[in-house]
Amino acid sequence: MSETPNRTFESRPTVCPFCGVGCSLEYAGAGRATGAEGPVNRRGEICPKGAAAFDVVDHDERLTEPLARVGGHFVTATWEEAIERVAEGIGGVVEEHGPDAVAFFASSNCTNEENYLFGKLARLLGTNNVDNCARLCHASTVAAMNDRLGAGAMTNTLEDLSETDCLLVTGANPAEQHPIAFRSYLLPAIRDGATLIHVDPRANDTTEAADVHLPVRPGRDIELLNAMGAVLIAESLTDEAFLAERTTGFDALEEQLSAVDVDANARAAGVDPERLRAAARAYGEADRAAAITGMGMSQHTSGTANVHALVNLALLTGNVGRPGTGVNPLRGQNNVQGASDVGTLPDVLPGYEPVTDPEARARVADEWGVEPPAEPGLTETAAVDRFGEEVRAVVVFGENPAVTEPNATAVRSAFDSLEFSVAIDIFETATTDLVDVVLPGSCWAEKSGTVTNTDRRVMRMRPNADLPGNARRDLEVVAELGRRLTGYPEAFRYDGPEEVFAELTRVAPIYGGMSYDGIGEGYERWPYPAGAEGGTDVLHTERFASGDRRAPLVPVDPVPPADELGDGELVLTTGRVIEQFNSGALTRRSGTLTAMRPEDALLIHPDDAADRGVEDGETVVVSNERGTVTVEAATTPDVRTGVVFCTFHYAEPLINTLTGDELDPIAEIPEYKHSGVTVEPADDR
Ligand SMILES: Nc1nc2c(c(=O)[nH]1)N[C@H]1C(S)=C(S)[C@@H](COP(=O)(O)OP(=O)(O)OC[C@H]3O[C@@H](n4cnc5c(=O)[nH]c(N)nc54)[C@H](O)[C@@H]3O)O[C@H]1N2
Ligand SMILES: Nc1nc2c(c(=O)[nH]1)N[C@H]1C(S)=C(S)[C@@H](COP(=O)(O)OP(=O)(O)OC[C@H]3O[C@@H](n4cnc5c(=O)[nH]c(N)nc54)[C@H](O)[C@@H]3O)O[C@H]1N2
Ligand code: SF4
Ligand SMILES: [Mo]
Repeated sequence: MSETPNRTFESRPTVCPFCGVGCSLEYAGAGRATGAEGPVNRRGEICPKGAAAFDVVDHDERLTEPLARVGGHFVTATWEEAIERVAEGIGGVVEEHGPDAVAFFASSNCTNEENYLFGKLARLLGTNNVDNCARLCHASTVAAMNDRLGAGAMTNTLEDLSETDCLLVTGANPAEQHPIAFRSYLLPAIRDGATLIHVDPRANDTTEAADVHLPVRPGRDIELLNAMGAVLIAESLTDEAFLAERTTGFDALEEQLSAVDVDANARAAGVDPERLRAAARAYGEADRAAAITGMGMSQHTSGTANVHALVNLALLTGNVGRPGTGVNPLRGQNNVQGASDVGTLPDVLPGYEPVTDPEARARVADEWGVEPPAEPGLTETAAVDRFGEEVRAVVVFGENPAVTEPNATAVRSAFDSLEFSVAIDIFETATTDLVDVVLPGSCWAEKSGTVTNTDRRVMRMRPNADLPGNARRDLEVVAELGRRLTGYPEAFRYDGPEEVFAELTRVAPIYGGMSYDGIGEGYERWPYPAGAEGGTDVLHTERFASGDRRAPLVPVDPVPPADELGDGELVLTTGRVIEQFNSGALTRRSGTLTAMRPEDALLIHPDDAADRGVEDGETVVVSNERGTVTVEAATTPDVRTGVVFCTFHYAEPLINTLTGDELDPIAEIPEYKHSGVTVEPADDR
């Protein structure tokens, strides 16, 4: 145990608050974290983000008192006053417009117990308008995989991926975004001879380990994947036995792909046809080939279609249902998988049971004493679009939509049009600036509970610090809102997170039978307890999770990006760097240009820069019809011509000012990875 002037810390193994890999770490003294040997990081290895995880814990900008807006300014309030304001604000909207006028944004940064209770709060208030930022992230991946295979999660485990012979990594940069998964599971396979194919318009740390790099034009992944499929069929690299026993619909797909002109598709996708052929051969000839898919695939208006095209390749080659294969979305935050598992989604109850299924609702009602509403609710993106109209109030829990949702200017005015809004956060953010009441919650190091990592492992978090000032544990805040906002105060009385988890395991079939004792310092993997000890490792082995022995193959046609390019415009695509995390709220670097490293600037190819008279390091103005952003430019051949890349980690410069709010029609995920922009030197203006 150690002391700082205000806070008490102690070392207990918990889960890293950043990415979905789920490394274990604990307090090491002097404000630092150290890796703890855990189920994922078995040698206690952690990345630079994990090592800096305590930076936020006793940061002097932590929220320590509730804030309530009075005459346009925040004043400190007591908890009683703040909760009363929330009860009046939400209560007034419900009375006048009904419960569906309230939207709930859950937190992928928070525990299963907190999110489960948050979903219960929305539903006992009478609405299914609850969603989490999986909507902005892998919603399209989940939609496509669920549709085809019956489960939207990683088909395989990190462990068995280290046995693969070929990795097709597309629209993902695991070397920076999932560093321990990359170093401890994927790199060993590559060192053992597995071929790495990297599909990304920008060469980055992952590309350095690649055998084949396909610098796809943003938004052209379907052309590229269909061309690979055409090569597989033309060169008989498909798995005949698997196609016969485990799939339907081969004839239609064969007909479509046989007509694909590989060279023309490669040109449309902006890649070399021979390199594309080499990639298809490596994938098709491998004994075990695994696909890894990320935001470059999912964050398009074609996001769901992109993943359908990828699933086709896996099924054509029999690369599903065996170790070292599959289709594997690497999940974002430390609990984005769990937030969805426990039902903070507008169309499903805990455990992905549809809200439209009367039996599922009845099972939930047995536990809750109240039946959840039967109509699917609004997604987060659809809700923001309807702020001020159908939606009059919002409860934002551990999310920062003012920075992370697309078309930021529209998001800001959408918040202004609400009658009431409340945020539960640990810092003042661009979003808390827009709400009426801010409730100070607890950060990762101050809570107990469970989180579910990218390969479906439920692990326990343990407190390493006490709470700052008058901040409260998130679980207690959500429970208090449940008691005050719904007509069912008894449904929100718990002894602590373990009791909430026990209820969750009775409500969500995929978590059935799990317990804190069973998890201990290890994990329990869903679906549980089916299959191997500790849960099911590889999915879809004998049957698909859909219950069927066969999965359908479906022809996928290219979908043009919604944001068409104007004259002289470049394609802006966005993404991440290793040192920063999402909206920057947990990585707390001041949002000034000087704090950015070169990779954090607008990356532009030297030819595109020269055409526009832009010098390396110069300040440029990036604009389109949605707005203007001023940022430093860095010239580099790592980004392909016609494309510029920038991170979205800062409230200033706010890159999402430029992204469009067109949505994928099925998953309602925004098109973060393809916006038309002009770029010019700031001096020219
Ligand atoms: N250090 C760090 N780690 C993180 C995060 C973080 O902010 N910082 N965030 C976490 C979260 S929430 C998530 S969801 C994951 C995301 O992890 P990734 O999916 O790896 O995230 P991105 O960097 O957004 O996108 C990946 C790559 O897609 C490429 N790309 C852009 N457009 C296209 C395209 O049209 N097609 C293809 N094929 N590729 C394209 C980009 O150049 C980028 O390198 O990371 C998690 N881990
Ligand atoms: N242009 C562009 N935009 C994007 C993306 C992109 O690639 N490009 N990626 C999208 C993706 S994949 C994602 S996941 C979203 C992320 O979008 P967000 O979820 O909005 O981003 P975060 O920074 O993770 O927000 C976390 C918020 O929760 C707070 N918080 C953290 N921990 C806790 C806690 O324990 N308790 C409480 N109460 N609060 C907490 C933080 O202070 C912060 O305000 O961004 C999306 N936006
Ligand atoms: S790889 Fe992810 S979970 Fe592991 S230490 Fe780094 S940020 Fe944390
Ligand atoms: Mo994400």
